[in-house]
Amino acid sequence: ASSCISSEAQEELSRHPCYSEEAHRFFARMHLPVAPACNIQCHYCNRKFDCVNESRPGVVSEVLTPEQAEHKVKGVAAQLMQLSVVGIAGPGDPLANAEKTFDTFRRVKQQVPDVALCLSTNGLTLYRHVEQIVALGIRHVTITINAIDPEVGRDIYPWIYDEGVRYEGKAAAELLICRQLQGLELLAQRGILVKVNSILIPGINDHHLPAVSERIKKLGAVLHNVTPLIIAPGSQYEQNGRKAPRPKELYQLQEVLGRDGMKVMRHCRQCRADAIGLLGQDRNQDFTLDKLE
Ligand code: CLF
Ligand code: SF4
Repeated sequence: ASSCISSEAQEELSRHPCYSEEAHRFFARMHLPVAPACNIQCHYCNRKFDCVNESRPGVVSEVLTPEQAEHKVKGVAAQLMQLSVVGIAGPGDPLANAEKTFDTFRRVKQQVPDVALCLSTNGLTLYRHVEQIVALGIRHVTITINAIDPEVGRDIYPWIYDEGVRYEGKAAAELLICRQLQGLELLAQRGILVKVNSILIPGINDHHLPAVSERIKKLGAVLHNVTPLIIAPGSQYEQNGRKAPRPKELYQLQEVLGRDGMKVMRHCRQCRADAIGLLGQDRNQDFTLDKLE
């Protein structure tokens, strides 16, 4: 697939610490936790903590207002020379908090125009925000897609909520999956660099993820990041006694996906929604609001 990417896009990929394994040694990312609400429920999540799709369960990020986020990004950009990406990844779903999320991106763009903007979402309402994403120059979007078959999805998502309607069971999974794939296709058509995150859930989607990989590749995703399930304390999966995969299972699956021609991310560090620094590093405590005054 990489042969279909323009040289300009290759350049953008090479400066993003998640999209490029090389880049993650030199370039830092900063997350702005401005998005507390979520519009779906995942069985591995407990809403008291951060969104597990792009983060670690069991940690709580202090939510910032767009004004505070603007202040913070200014301070961090002045001190952290390796900063190349500012992302919004939670603590809930950024697009379930669309106004705050886009207001924040607008402010970041004004304050530090040379950083790349990065958005991570469950994808439910993505199709409604394509124009805004393009207009703001957001070039990197991650969608968490754990299944493309509603029969698999129904064991991952007990419900979703969209435009005042609550969907449950198979109907919930059906609508979510449809929206995720539609959003992926629309963004890819506009030249946005879409990465897909999938959570490896043994006994639920382990045998299904090669099918996910094949489908997202066809729809134009440039990268597939499979991360091991980490079960949030108090989540449904914890109550069901579900287990995280062994490292070997993850490694073997990544091998299989890579063999089928998809570019696979292997250096994800499952960051917090407020992480700052190189991947695997979290310097959030060096940049608390009081220290930036
Ligand atoms: Fe953040 Fe995600 Fe953008 Fe990266 S993280 S919003 S794409 S800038 Fe990266 Fe962290 Fe893994 Fe995410 S290592 S959890 S993949
Ligand atoms: Fe939790 Fe994120 Fe799933 Fe929402 S999308 S239920 S915040 S893991």
